[in-house]
Amino acid sequence: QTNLNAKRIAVVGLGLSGLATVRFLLAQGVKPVLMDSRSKPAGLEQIAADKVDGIYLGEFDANRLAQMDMIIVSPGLALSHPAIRFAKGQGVEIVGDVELFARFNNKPVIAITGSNGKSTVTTLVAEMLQQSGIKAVAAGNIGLPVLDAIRQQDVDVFVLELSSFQLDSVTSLHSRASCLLNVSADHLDRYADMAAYTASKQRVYQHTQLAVYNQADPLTYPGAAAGDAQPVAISLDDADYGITELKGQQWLNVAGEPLLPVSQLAITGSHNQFNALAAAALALSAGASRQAISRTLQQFTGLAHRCQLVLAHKGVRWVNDSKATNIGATLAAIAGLRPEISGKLILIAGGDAKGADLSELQPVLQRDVSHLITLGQDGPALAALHPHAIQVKDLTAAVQQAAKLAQSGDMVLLSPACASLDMFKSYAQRGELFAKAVKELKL
Ligand code: UMA
Ligand code: ADP
Repeated sequence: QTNLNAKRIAVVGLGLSGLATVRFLLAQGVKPVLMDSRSKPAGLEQIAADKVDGIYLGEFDANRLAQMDMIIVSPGLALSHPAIRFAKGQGVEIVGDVELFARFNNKPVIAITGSNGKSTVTTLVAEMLQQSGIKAVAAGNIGLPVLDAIRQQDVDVFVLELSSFQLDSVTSLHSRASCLLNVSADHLDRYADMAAYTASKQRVYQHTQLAVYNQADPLTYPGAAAGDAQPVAISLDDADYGITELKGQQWLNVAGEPLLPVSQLAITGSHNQFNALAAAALALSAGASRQAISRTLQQFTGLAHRCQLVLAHKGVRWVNDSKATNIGATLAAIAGLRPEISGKLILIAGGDAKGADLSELQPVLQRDVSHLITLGQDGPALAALHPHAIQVKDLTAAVQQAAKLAQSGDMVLLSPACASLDMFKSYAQRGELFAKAVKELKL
């Protein structure tokens, strides 16, 4: 554990994790310096100015940062920011909130990362443990900052969803089990290339006892970072953690024994069968019972904005997958849903592609999507990939356009393959506006 009291500490970035970091430091008796590049970060009013050692807004002052002993950087800020790099060069220790959590935490941790499926798996693991009578708290990228979570009393296990940004600045996190679900192009505006992004994700395997990985995705295979952790492969084939056939039915196989028929899973799509198996492996390692795991999988219907049915009307299904903020998620949605559609698939996509090469989508768009409706900053680049693409100015126009094209048997799917931030406050706002526009259609 680090003794923070003697240190000069700056908290850089005052979003959810920055504010939680400030609360944690104040509770430790530390008076931090606060900085944010924005002139009016929302939430600043929660902090009493006389409790801290100064609040500096606007462009970061590299010289002030260089005078610190430690800087706690928000995940939304790149560690390559010139002011942060300068301070690091002057010997200042740079960490994130998860690193600080790791230095103070003494409870078992389950750590989950991946390009897609993190929130679903994190929620499932926490639920499986809770149903087993174990007090599990889900925290991290899922929304509850880890330094708020650590201040909760009466916790048996932390289930942490970790983003690559959070992993970049973590070195001390020890976990009972950790999992890298998959690696597909994302955040390439922050990483030099896929190798750098993959290396960041692999950091989840540092100091873990059990390394849970995806048999179908070699980028997830536990590499040097995993040390001598015990590897556990998850697959959709007949394997210890896989899908097996029994009495003419497909079953989830968990630790080499059939647990539950796939037909009894409340979440749909093959990617969710994978998520269920990964969650089961992680939850078992922290003491969940097979019965609780099975019950959870029969009850959990999925998180909002992930392949969620918004309306079924005159044979047309309208599905909100706004959380698909990268190519991999959209490919999974199309692969999972296409087999269930008797008519056409009409896809609404576009937004901020975060530097990804969208042409990876082209073969699937051309094979499985009848009409592509695009919007946002990278809408034109997407539209170029499809012979029947229609570019629209906003989401309401996209929904109206889809309504003109859709007939009984069709599905209209919002699965943008892009972040929402060029047009919306968040993926959640984008999903809510989609649902509202659909419900307001005069069908
Ligand atoms: N920002 C500035 N200037 C600053 C500090 C931040 O402009 O000085 C901007 C960032 O560029 C970003 C926004 O403010 O656009 C918020 O960034 P932040 O680092 O302050 O984020 P927090 O509010 O602390 O939320 C973070 C995670 N956000 C990011 O990593 C961008 C949240 O994950 C997480 O739930 C929260 O900590 C609690 O741990 C969200 C996310 O979008 C869901 N994550 C990315 C993803 O899933 O793809 C990684
Ligand atoms: P994350 O927290 O990593 O963003 P979510 O569970 O919120 O993951 O799901 C995000 C998106 O990824 C959704 O569109 C969902 O349908 C899709 N998805 C979920 N699990 C997987 C998976 N195992 N592989 C690919 N895509 C997935």
